[in-house]
Amino acid sequence: MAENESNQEEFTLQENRVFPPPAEFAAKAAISGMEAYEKLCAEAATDYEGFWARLARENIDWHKPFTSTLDESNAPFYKWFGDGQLNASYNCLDRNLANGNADKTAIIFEADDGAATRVTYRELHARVCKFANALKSRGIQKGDRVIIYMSMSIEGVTAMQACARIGATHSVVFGGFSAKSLQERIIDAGAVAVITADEQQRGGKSLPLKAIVDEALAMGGCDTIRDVIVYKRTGGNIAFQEGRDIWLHELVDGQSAECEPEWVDAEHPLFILYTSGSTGTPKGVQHSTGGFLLWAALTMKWTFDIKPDDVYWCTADIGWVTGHTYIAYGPTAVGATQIVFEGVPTYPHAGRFWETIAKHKVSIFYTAPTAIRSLIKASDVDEKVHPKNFDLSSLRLLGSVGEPINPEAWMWYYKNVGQARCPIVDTFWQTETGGHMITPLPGATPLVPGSCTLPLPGIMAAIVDEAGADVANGQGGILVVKRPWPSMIRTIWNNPDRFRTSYFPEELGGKYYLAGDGAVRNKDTGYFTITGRIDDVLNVSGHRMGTMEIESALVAHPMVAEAAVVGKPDETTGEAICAFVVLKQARPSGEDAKKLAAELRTWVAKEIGPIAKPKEIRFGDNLPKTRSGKIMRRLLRVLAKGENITQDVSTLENPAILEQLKETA
Ligand code: 6R9
Repeated sequence: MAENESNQEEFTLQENRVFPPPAEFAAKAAISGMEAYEKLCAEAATDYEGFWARLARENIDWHKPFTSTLDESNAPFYKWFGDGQLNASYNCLDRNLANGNADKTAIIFEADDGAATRVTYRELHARVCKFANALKSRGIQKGDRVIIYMSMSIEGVTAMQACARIGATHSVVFGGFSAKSLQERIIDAGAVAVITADEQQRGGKSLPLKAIVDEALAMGGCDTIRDVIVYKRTGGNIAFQEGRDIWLHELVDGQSAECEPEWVDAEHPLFILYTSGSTGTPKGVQHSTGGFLLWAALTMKWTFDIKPDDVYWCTADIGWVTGHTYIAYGPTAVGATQIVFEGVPTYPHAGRFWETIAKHKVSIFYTAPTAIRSLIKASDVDEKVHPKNFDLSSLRLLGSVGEPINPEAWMWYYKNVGQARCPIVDTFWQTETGGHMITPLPGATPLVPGSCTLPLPGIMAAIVDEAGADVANGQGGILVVKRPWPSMIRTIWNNPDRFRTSYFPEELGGKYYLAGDGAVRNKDTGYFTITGRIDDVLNVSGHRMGTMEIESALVAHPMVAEAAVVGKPDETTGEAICAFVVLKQARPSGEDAKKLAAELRTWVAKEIGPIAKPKEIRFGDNLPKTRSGKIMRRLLRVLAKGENITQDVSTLENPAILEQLKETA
């Protein structure tokens, strides 16, 4: 406690401190020193296509070499390495059998209860091949979409790789999403199969997965689904539908451990991953095989400086993009040993991360600011779970992803976890970008707490105004990427128009990729700081959610007439969801309001998933609206923060409503 308090003062003083890369680290790094970084940037600036072609040849094994690097003829539907052919699973597995990594541990599975299981690259290859053959035995083939609704497991990673092996496009749905969210994704993707588990094991509890799949399929509209393949994780009691449901172990039993990879074109969709936008239903972000895999492998080398002896641990879930690029594909593509963690950071105690790092001698650790902040709190309350009680001497590099990391959390992470000797890579990127975009290079970039520093070589990130013109350093603006890059989103599944209008808006000239974040560059260093989303997308504990989605879920409740959702700053989760609700009946108060608020929270959890539950619900007779009927969200944001409204409210039709909306149910 005392330590934390004294740190607090230092933090404010140190905000502008710079942490150069440790000399020893830099000496061995893949990109060593800023000159090496600048050299790569210059190479990209001089010969953009040549730069990417060279990297694609060096980092990927092509079945058929490409001759065309970038095809811009149908922009913004860019094609990379278009006439090349490859297989992602071949690059992640077979390549490691051939290059001496066969008996190297690929995955250390750390189960919720602390049991550890190891698989080598040879074993993983055999498991993926058997799984792939099993999928083929059910008639699943190249181009089919397969939904994966599983928790963290070797089988989850195997399922993704097995799809890649046969050219099926996977769409992983996070295990915390509701039956309704799952159903929507199954329908949109037109999937032929769902791969799931009986239950998931998290924080000492068994939670349903298969039962939710049953519920989703029973909602109707999922007629394309032929098979539900079930991995037995807990052995819990589940229903089985004859003819549709099959146990994974029965299906893989007797399958050959060899499966010739299906060679696909570089642009073949490796996966679709649904993510929230500012309007409408979640978007199916479609990624390619060649460009995506190139960037996954390359950023493992550049950003994580991965070395043969590293034990790498990314704590993300395979349900999010971080679990795709930096668990399922990146680490295997470079032959790394990685931890796949089933559990939660606070079970059986809030020192679980540090204990696990010590147990497996983790050297590279990649997590989210929200986890760090909650563990800071936990170790303030209970000193036993403070990192200082664990042997973290194996660590050499730390990473952060998912949301801005505040300088206080950065400093705590740096001092207490990294023991002031490990660089921190604050990696800014998105589901749509496929991999890291703006991040320090640990052996080159001097670090500044709270800044993701500089774009990776070849990434033409810039800050512009609303007309697409460059803004000067020191001035805030809109973050864009001016040139296409290999791992970028290819389209929105089923909705190319939405792809074009969401990411390449005409207002910016139709050529710049619009990230949806605001940013500012430091006057002296040019370093980027992300200032947060500029659209109606919230970031709660690093999870992306559209305000519209939550509003639609609320309005679907029979008692709700109208709802508006805004984000409110939160110490632990970054942002918290605050919902303003108008009922069809009179505005409730006291106990009634509390009861109804609880009911609405449960309702939203059912509609979308527990991660979308509003933290606060406020009831009003109406919402603040302009005379033309537009909800004034900027006022709601002020109210959510608990601040007084000082802005101009002259366009507000019903100022009296503001008073009501100050109260939380
Ligand atoms: C990888 C991932 C993307 C949004 C993005 C931004 C925020 C992610 C960040 C960050 C500041 C970082 N974000 N990393 N903001 N600093 N290092 O998180 O993808 O779930 O699609 O979220 O997350 O707002 O636009 P995704």
